[in-house]
Amino acid sequence: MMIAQLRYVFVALAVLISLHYLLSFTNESYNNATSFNNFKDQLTGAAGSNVPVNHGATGNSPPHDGANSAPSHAAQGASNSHGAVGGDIPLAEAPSKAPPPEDYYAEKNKTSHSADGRKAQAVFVMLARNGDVEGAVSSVKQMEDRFNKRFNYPYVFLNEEEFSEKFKSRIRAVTNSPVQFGLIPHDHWFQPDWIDETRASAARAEMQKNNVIYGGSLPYRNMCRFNSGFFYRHELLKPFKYYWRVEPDINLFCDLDYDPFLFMQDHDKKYAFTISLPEYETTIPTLWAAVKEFTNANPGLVSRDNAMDFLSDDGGETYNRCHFWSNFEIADLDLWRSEAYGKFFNFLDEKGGFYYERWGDAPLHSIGASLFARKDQIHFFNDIGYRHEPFQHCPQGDAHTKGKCWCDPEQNFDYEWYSCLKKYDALFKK
Ligand SMILES: Nc1nc2c(ncn2[C@@H]2O[C@H](COP(=O)(O)OP(=O)(O)OP(=O)(O)O)[C@@H](O)[C@H]2O)c(=O)[nH]1
Ligand SMILES: [Mg+2]
Repeated sequence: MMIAQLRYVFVALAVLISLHYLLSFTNESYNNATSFNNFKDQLTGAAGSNVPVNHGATGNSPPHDGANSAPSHAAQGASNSHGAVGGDIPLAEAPSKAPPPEDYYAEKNKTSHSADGRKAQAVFVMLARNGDVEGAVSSVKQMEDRFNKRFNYPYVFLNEEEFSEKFKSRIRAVTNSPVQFGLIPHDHWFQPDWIDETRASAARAEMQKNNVIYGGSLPYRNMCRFNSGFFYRHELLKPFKYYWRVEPDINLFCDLDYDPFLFMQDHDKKYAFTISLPEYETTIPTLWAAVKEFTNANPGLVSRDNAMDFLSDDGGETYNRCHFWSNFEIADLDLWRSEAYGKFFNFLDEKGGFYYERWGDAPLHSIGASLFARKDQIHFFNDIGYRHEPFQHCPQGDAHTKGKCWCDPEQNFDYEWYSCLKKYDALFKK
């Protein structure tokens, strides 16, 4: 009898283990959520990106890249049960939770602008292909409904091909605000001639073999490089100082009854985010070494009160891979137009890492903002409920009520084990 029971236990265990390996192999998000390396990195908080770690042949992807759902425990852990962040700051007092001053809210039923009628030099920017039209229209419609029908900020759409008449008319149908469609200059988009194509294509093939998400894609690399170093130079963006980056197929959950651009301007903010998480290591094996080379050679360009502690757990020696998820950004275009960021981008571009590896605009922007702005110039928009698959920021408590948010507050990435928000909060620990 005892032997028979033991046999059942053994069979059950064997089935469980096989299922785990099967899921690890076939499902990137499952693999990512359960990978020992991820747990280890999370626990130690360290991942020297200049010392590549071999994750093996299945190629677990960064959680934001290919997954359909957040790690399985994301929903449960999202509650307010974590009383403290970054060690000993009560959540309610974390700077990221401070609401904007009451006078930023537009009067009820007022149809235009901010509470006192001011407006910023600001624009929505969306990079998209003609084939993205459905997702693009969905995002713009939500932006209008949640915020912009009362503020009427303009939109700029960018593409390396001419936008189709269909794309333009579908977008124009959902907004009364000014809309412009721009063509990206050839040299701002396509792989430069000085890149060694033999080396670049070998890198793509190797990453594809290792199932690195978008690892085999050249257009994705062009897109990352363009977003890192060129979008802010586009002719159509010249008149503007602030932008809000919007992607196709996002969700905006809450009414935003104040002007986030004016908030940025009045409080001298340079970069704002809603979600942050670690980058996939195999896309950036030599990035941090290049960053250190740059900062060692140009110490005067690094901001005095910077946010290095968001990026590194050992004073800058290694990169913890934390980055602001750049599919959402509200930022000051002059940060990217600055001498410091311009030199930084050119230096990194010359390394060829956009093509020989798969450097993303998220780590580039995050490192740039963290090093060339002051930490208090980086803002977390707690009251903007936002989703880009597979993660979302859903405001909690009063912020949820005030915004009449339609997201489930329990589905919130803020203090999930894979979120970097606690490192942002810790920047302001006294
Ligand atoms: N014009 C143009 N836009 C692109 C191209 N590739 C991506 N984009 C846009 O660039 C932005 C980022 O691309 P995504 O494919 O969303 O990349 P991602 O957010 O890392 O990955 P997803 O999980 O697929 O959303 C989106 O606004 C896309 O519409 C391209 O080849 N041409
Ligand atoms: Mg996207």
